[in-house]
Amino acid sequence: MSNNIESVLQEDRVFKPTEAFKKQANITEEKYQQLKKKASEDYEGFWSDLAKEKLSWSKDFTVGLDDSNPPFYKWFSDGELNASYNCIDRHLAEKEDKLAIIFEADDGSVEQYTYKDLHDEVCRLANALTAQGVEKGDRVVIYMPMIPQAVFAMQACARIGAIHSIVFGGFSAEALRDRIEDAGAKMVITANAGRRGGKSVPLKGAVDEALEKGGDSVRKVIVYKRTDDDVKMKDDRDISWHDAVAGMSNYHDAVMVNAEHPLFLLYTSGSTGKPKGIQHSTGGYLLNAHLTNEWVFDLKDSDVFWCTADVGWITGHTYVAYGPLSMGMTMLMFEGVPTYPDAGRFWQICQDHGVTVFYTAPTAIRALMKFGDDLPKQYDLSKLRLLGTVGEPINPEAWMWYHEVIGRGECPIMDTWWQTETGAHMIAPIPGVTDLKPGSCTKPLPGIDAHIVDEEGKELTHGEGGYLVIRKPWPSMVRTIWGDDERFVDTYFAMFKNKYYVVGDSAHLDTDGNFWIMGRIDDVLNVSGHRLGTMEIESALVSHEKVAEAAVVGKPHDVKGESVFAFVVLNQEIPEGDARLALVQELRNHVAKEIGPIAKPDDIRFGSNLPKTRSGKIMRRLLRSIAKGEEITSDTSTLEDPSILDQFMQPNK
Ligand code: 6R9
Repeated sequence: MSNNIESVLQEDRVFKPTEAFKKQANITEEKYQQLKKKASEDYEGFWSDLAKEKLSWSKDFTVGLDDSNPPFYKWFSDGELNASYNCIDRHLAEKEDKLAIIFEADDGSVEQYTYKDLHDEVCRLANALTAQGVEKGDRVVIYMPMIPQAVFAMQACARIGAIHSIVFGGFSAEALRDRIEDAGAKMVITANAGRRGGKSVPLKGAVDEALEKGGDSVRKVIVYKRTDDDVKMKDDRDISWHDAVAGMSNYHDAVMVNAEHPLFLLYTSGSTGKPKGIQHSTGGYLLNAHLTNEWVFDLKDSDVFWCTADVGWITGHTYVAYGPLSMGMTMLMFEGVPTYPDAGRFWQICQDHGVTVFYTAPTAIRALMKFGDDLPKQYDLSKLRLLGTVGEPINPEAWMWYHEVIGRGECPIMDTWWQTETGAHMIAPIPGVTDLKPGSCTKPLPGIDAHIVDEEGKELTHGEGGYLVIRKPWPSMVRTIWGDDERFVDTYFAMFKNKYYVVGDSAHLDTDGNFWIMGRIDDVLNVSGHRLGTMEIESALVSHEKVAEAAVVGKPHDVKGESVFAFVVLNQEIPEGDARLALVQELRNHVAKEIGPIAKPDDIRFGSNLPKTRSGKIMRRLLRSIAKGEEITSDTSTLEDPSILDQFMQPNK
């Protein structure tokens, strides 16, 4: 991460919106000033007016913000609506035949769904879920590949008021079980397998494994048949998607829920071992999902929007499953990987489907950049008009490549800072208004009250790095950690006694008021834009029979941003030669089994003890230096046993 910080500090290029873009922009300078003025003069009225204008309510709300019990804020809390109705039904009168979803499968085959098709699919499934005993407020875990049925499942849950909780298809049976149990899920919706890079990726087997040793709350498992792979079906528990929807009506009256009714849970990593079930509301979440697609992505009826994120992450919720549909737009979904059959796949898809707005992660940009400029140049990318990035700071080099090679030097780059907890973009450019600087996510959106403060909570001005915080509650903010209000308060609000929502990132401001995100300040790694708790990986390592103790740090990585680097103390002698290499492999696979392949350490080093201070604190700073291959120049005299550093510096061979 430090490379990023150094290079962003020197960055002074400015890219102004072009006249052509300004002319057609959803948000003009004038409109932007009006929004900002309204937000500063009448904060509650600002959000309430937008909620009335942008969303369809079955019962109007009379209260905007309820802040009677901070930090448990409520928005529009006497109003009623349904998220799926807002994403589908309200568009039907005018847009029945408009494409809602264009899907390109791993093998290149294409499916298209109009808003009417989407309606029918979602209604049939909603009726099936009800027939299988799912009721309003029940939790449904969705463990699916990146196929339209994943969105149908989310929308069907929303339609009946069930709370979905997606578990990324790359997570292991163990991780799946933890999440099922924490949520107390009544149903799991899965597929026999998915397809990625020409290979079949099994899913149903992991569900079976997860439910073998727990997950007792689960009554039914619905299995979508995506591939030809056969799977075992458990008689009284499993039902095929095909059978479940057979004979179901394509009519379903969406269940209207209170604006505060939880729309979904999404588990994310924090500084402690156990993932947190981030709970989002229906009304507030949908409002910011809708608005940011309109403001930041400038979406219009003529656009084809492609967000490459998997629905297993928050980005796939807000910018695949809900936001674009709430706006009645056409969005693209892709099942496969960026490098199959070759590294031109993204550009081929943009060309073939006339993608106009494209949103991906810096890690993908860096990976594709390595293949050179010739590959993207083979494709016609002239329809692209706006590009976005999310997940981690983007280094200026990658920003410039994205802008020049993919965006012909014309497409503005939206570097969007936000989190699972914030629900939608928070600090991001408005494309017809904001001057861009490569590496900066620029300024808070209208209504977002972001600041940088020091340890005492004093606001910092430009130059100094500090804690990124949000002062005023906003509609799409996390409502609580599922089942753990206390952890919610401790994690996000305790540090400054409820005065701010504490983000967990450090940042600094430049003289133009632009925000530069520096990285996580807690023990959370950002590997290819995915959040991984160091504690989670440490717990996974320690659960191996040969491991006594483990410490995990992040190491800067060209493509992934950070990679996982583990220091391990064994409860047996450190093996040598091939036996050591075999153990490294065994431990890496063990982490993949406990969490998922994304958490596999790239490097594992062994020592007879971890470097600790005399008071027993692991000196992670030293471990980070070793991971980076830096010479240790700092004083190590407070270490209990300085000689162990030498052990950890030895690569395995
Ligand atoms: C949306 C998402 C959130 C963390 C966040 C920060 C990092 C995300 C960023 C960024 C710099 C950006 N992050 N976007 N850092 N610039 N544009 O990624 O959610 O998975 O919860 O991760 O990702 O560290 O705190 P999530």
